[in-house]
Amino acid sequence: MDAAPVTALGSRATLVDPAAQVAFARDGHVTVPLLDDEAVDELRAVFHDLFPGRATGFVPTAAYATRAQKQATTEVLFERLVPRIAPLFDRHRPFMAAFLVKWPGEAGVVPLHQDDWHVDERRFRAVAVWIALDDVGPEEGNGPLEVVAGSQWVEARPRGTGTPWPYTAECGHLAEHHLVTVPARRGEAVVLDNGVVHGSAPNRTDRPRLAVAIGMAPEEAGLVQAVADDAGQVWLFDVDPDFYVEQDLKAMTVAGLAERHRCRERLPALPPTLSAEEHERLCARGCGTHPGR
Ligand SMILES: O=C(O)CCC(=O)C(=O)O
Repeated sequence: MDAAPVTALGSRATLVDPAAQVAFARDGHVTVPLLDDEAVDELRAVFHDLFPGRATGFVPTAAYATRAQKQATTEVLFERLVPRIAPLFDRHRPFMAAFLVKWPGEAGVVPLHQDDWHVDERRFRAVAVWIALDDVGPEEGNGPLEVVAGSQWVEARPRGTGTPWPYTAECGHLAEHHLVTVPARRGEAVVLDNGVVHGSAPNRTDRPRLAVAIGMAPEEAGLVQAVADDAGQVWLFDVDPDFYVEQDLKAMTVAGLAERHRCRERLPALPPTLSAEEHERLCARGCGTHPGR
């Protein structure tokens, strides 16, 4: 007889809807309807007001905007989106918000990666709610999300600034055999586990591709930022939602964070060890057979 589906990788559920929770726990992503056309148009107008210029490449505003722009973005996105998003989640709170713009051209590629730890993933799961403000898919050619389904099951090493990426040698293999494209219509939300390996192709149209991301974490989970030092250690700092507005996310050092944030723990930054075969075996754990859950 088949084992019962695994319903949570962390200590408890992320989503309220049981079927969505099973798919999310298994694959590391699930798509849900969220916004109507009017709400999408309003958010697009907010973006154009706050960010009138053009740019190139992939621009997540949490990393590239000024402090004032980040503050305004967080306020307006929390106000408009959290009332719609929160009921989908089992006791979660928002901690960051950003527009994600993929400008036309090859520079907009987002290489395969995992998001940083925002909670201690040995106990909890945090997510990015990625909301399409354009139809996004292979037919549109504007760089939809691509995901290695199940890869959030692979390991629980801390991820943050300067931590080693464990899949360097396997990237080609993963991309060739395991990458699935996740198309989304305007207003749909892809709930993406921070641990799932994902990326996106360049936008090969002549229009920017616009999305929004809201970070959600279990209410009881303290937020963390991981930063590796030069001595092979990863420092886990306690942070709060203001951190994502105040801090320059492109310039994080152990010394800089230690001035303002408590270090709750130091962990070894283990060297990459996973082969493609190990990765495949571990990915399959989410399919109902993992004995530990
Ligand atoms: O919006 C995209 O195309 C990719 C977003 C992403 O990977 C991220 O923000 O971590």
